[in-house]
Amino acid sequence: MKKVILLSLIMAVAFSSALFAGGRQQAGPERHAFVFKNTGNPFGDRMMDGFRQSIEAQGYEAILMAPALPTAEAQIQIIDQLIAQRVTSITVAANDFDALQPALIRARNQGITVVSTDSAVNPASRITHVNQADTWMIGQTLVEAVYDLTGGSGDFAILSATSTASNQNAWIAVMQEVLQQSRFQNLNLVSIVFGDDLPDRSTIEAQGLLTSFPNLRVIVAPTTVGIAAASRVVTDQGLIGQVIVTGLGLPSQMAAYIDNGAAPYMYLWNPIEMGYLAGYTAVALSRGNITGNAGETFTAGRLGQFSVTQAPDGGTEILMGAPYRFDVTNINEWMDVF
Ligand code: RAM
Repeated sequence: MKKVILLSLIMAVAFSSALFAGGRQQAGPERHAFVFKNTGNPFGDRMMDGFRQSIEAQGYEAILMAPALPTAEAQIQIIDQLIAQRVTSITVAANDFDALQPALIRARNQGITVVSTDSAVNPASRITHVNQADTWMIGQTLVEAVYDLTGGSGDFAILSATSTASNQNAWIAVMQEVLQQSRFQNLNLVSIVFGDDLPDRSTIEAQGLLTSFPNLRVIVAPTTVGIAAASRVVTDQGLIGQVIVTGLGLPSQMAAYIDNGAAPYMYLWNPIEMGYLAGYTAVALSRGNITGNAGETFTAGRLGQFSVTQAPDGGTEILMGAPYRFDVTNINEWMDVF
């Protein structure tokens, strides 16, 4: 029997399900919660799906939530609700590195296991972080893409998510550091703009870049929402080939723009598997199978074995894998997967 409860909270959506076997509830009331940045993002929906799959596979109940807007304040309200509901764990894709700390410490003081994934909270707030790929590798990969797509010189801009998103900010910081290398001296980063992971705002920001920087060669968007918006703007304005888009994109949203050449290639990882790994991590920690210290290993269901390692921010993390490149040769295989 499968029960699906629809909760609503400050314009947030929540889906909850409990798994039973042979008419007997396997795991009682133990509930594991996932809080994404905001609703309306297909990437977040895929992560929630993977998290739900892993929690249910382990016989527990998943609570999936996200605020309407990607703000720390809205996530704090959700976290306080989850504390009141006495959930076993909270896994959060954070809208701010530091601002969630008081709420997450409140949760931890109540014995709730706190994990971040996708977009980290600071080490004091979390037990560990489930990271999509090495932060440095993502930033470096994006600079290499800009170098390749510009032919090594010219103006480019970054269209990011929110200005406080810790994952995007960490990748941008690496990009800025990598750009100092002499090989990249002819690349001009002319602007960093923030579309807040909202399609409309990202579209306005992409249009603004085209107006403000007539010599712009590349828009690099380290967010699935931003890259889709920028690709649509470039397509609609008949600028394919003149302004090239790249970054981190969801194949299902980007297949049309890879095909039409607006975004010849892009990178990402599997968001379903990321949510799934985060679910296994939260349960392993809450059961005491691991404590979140570097050097520990655990098995994440169908994904196999993972280890906890030292993170560059001073905490620990669990790395999923390297970013994967999508282009015309493989996009059709992936567009129906996520
Ligand atoms: C957006 C979100 C998410 C990020 C991806 C790449 O969907 O900002 O946090 O990981 O892009």
